[in-house]
Parts: sequence; C-alpha cells; structure tokens
Amino acid sequence: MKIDVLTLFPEMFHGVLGSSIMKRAEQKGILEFVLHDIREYSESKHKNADDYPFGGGAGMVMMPQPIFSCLDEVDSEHRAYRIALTPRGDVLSPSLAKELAKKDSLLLLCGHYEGIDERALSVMDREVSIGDYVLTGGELPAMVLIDCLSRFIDGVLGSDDSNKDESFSDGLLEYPQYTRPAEYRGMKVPNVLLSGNHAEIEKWRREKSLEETKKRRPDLLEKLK
Ligand code: 6GU
Repeated sequence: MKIDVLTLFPEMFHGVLGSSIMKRAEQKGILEFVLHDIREYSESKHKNADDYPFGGGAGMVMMPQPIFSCLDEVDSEHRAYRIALTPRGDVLSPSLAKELAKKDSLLLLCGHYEGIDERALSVMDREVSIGDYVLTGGELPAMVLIDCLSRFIDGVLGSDDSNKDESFSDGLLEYPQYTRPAEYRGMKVPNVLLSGNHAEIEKWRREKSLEETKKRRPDLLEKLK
C-alpha cells in the first residue's frame, strides 16, 4: 500500500515511520510512505499556507491553493482514497481500520491551525478523527491511523496470529500477560500459566478477558450484547 501524506510538518513523521514495525513494513515493500510538505506548493511570496478566516474569528485556516497544487502533482487522477484528518470526522474504530487496510493507496491530509478551507475538504473521500478530544493538528492522528490500519495488512505483523489475541480484536480487552521469571519481588505468575495445560490456559484467559472488560470497560460488554 502506498500512503501519501500531505502535511505542514513532515519532520514529525520521521521517527514514527522510520522505527519498529512501520520501518520493517516499508523495508519489506508492504508499505510505502511518501511525505509531501504542503508549504512547498504555496505560490505566495512568503510561501504562506494559511490565511485569516473570512467572516472573522480566531485562528488561521489552511489555504486551498497549496493543497490543490499538491493534489494536482501527487494524485491528479484521484486514484488514491483521500482522507482528511479532522476532529469532525468519522471516529477511527477497528472496523474502519480494517476497511481502509484494503485500499491500494491512501492519501492523508493533515489539518493544522484552526481548520482547512472547506473547498479542499470537498475533494476528499472521507474525514477521520481519532477521538473526542482536540489536538493541535492532524499529524498525530495520521500516524495513529497508519499504525492502526497497517496491523490489518498481511505481512506487517511478525506472525499471522499476533493480531488475534489483542485487546478489541474480539470486542474484549486482553487477558493479563506474564514473562519470566515465574516469581519477581514476591509476585507470582498464576500457576495455570506454568501448567502446560493448554485447554485450562485458554479457559483462564477467556475468563480474565471478560473480568478485565467488565471491570475497566463495561461499555464494551454492552456493545457485544
Ligand atoms: Cl483528526 N485532528 C485534530 N486536530 N484533533 C483531533 C483529531 C484530528 N482527532 C481527534 N482529535
């Protein structure tokens, strides 16, 4: 999957896309990231990318011209599925991430300042938010979206099943995990996990999943019903 990112702050992406699993996915040729600095497309004297809002009000609005010029160069035939990261968008969920993971190419437009000129948003396919709180820009949400959807693309995760048992994958939170040593500072790993009895371990994990979900996120249990 090719992912074009249109942003005023491309440097924000380097650490995240250049590390860990995202880096490995790009090295394997599964993902390709291309960052585009919107400001470089500005035709104004000082390479402005934002301006005052018509009608007045606080803050600045991202201008249409640099965005449209960038789109003309990057995706002139509108082949990519275009997503603007905005607080008013559809809230990211596992099912949305799964749906987006099937696309051949995505184009992510990161909003900054107080907003994006509505005419630029009118040529997007969708707007996505990552939750009901306001961030200073769409860059972190774009990175969250990339990370989240890439887990649903074959080959991105090390082994095929490392997605299955995660929190939310079946609508429940994950069961508690332990690694060696079996006892640390007087705290013991539950005996069943050391037993080698896989049926019992499965049962314990299922019970703990339900218990954790009931305790921490009863709303998720309601959704399952
Ligand atoms: Cl996509 N953008 C901003 N600025 N804030 C957000 C968001 C997006 N999603 C949640 N908060």
